[in-house]
Amino acid sequence: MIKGDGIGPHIVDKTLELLQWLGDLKGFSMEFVEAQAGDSVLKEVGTALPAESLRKISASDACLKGPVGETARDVIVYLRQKLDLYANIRPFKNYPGVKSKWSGVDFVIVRENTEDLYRSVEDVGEDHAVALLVVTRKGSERIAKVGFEMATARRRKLTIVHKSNVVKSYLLFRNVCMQVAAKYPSVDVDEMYVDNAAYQLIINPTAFDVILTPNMFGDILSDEAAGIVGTIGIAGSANIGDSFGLFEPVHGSAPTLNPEQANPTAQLLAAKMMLEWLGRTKKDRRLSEAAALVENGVTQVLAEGRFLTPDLGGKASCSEYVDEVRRKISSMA
Ligand code: GGG
Repeated sequence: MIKGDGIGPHIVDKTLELLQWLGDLKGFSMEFVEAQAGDSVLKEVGTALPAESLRKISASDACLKGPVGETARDVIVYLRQKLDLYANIRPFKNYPGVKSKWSGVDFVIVRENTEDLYRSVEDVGEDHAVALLVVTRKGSERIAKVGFEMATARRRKLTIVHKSNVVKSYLLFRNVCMQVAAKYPSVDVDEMYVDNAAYQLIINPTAFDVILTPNMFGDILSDEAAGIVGTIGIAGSANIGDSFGLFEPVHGSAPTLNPEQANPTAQLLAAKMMLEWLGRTKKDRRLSEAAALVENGVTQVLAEGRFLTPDLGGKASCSEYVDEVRRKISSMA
């Protein structure tokens, strides 16, 4: 795991305690290896992702990551490319107990994770700055498949979000997605320019099921989506490749927040996505069951409203919230 910066170490520690406890409960064990990365490591040793950390991550089954601060490009954007974690899966839904202008919102952003402007090929000078926008057939095809498979397992509605009327490179992304769409006739497909998608998300978010989009639009729409369901504090995410997964909250490191005031939900739901993925890839029912317990525990604590963190309108600390999740799971198991 990468504990990260700001509130990261605390919310990751609380999540690890819960995972360890879940392992005892369900009869599995996990070995946690810490890989240092982020702003504080950059300060200490001069690099945000030391080679030793990359070695530890590569030797693991999965990575649970906390938020990092200003070194996102050198840590998470780099890891996505280095480990070829091409699918960024970001679910957003209304949880009872979390205030939102909406109810019944339930959609997933499927974000291409290795290309676009986030390829980090840039030339920045005193008087000019140029960034390379990369779109390939291979990159678009594999993320489109992930999106259509997900739509097939959900409500069979997929929206391709791009901006090909202005940036012609996105026409390749759009066209390849449409070609993949032809192989999924049961999925209802539409397309939107990203500006219109940003607007439609605000006025009619329940109309969306799966949003399939290039890297940068996916990053930006994710924060908007989090606002629609009430707070970015409840948004977990997965970065998936063909044989490795890295799981993290969508939010940043909140460097000025007291870690005991932090909302650990997004980190817990990232861990839940990790357990789900490990359960599926290792064909281990205990892990899948543990994932369901985390989701149910969090859902109950949010709905009941007695142990909410301050951002959710409550007075509970991060530790009290996680303790309550554990009590809820105990009462279910
Ligand atoms: N605004 C939420 C936030 O700070 N997220 C962390 C971040 O920027 N990650 C980089 C990325 O997801 O591409």
